[in-house]
Amino acid sequence: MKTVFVLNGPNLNLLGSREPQIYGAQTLADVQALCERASAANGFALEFRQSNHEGELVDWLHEAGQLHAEGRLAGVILNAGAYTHTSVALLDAIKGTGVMLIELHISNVHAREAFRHHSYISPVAKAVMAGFGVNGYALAIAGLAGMAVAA
Ligand code: CA2
Repeated sequence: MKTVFVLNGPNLNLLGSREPQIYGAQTLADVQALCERASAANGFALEFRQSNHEGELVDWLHEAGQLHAEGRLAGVILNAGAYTHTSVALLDAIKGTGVMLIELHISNVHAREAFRHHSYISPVAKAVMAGFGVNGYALAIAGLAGMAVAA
């Protein structure tokens, strides 16, 4: 059984506590439960993580890359939070690992402030999703399963 990594960046641990008009009312624990169900439905094992630290996200991308090299990774779903708009380190880590990665945002970043319109991750992502709310995580997991069938 292949594993899907769902990685969440800074402040996503605050989901459900503030700004529900942008991010909805569900907590990160709710999102993890949603991802557990979607992974099981698509025959994947799940690694679900969140960090407020850029270097820890880099380390986890390397770990996913190792699994990829062993043929045991379905792909990575990355909501890098604000690091999306700032992090050359995440761009380099994704490039370096060669993992299939879906960039995900809960909100439609293109309908928000201009600084959220640029992503360092999009050029190295297989797909980009924004604006589906937290249900986007389940859609992304199903999307990875579809890509595996098509491959
Ligand atoms: O829409 C998304 O998923 C974002 O990646 C979320 C990031 C934001 O910087 C990106 O531009 C778009 C912010 C995550 C912070 O989440 C919070 C949730 C509740 C309360 C406060 C922050």
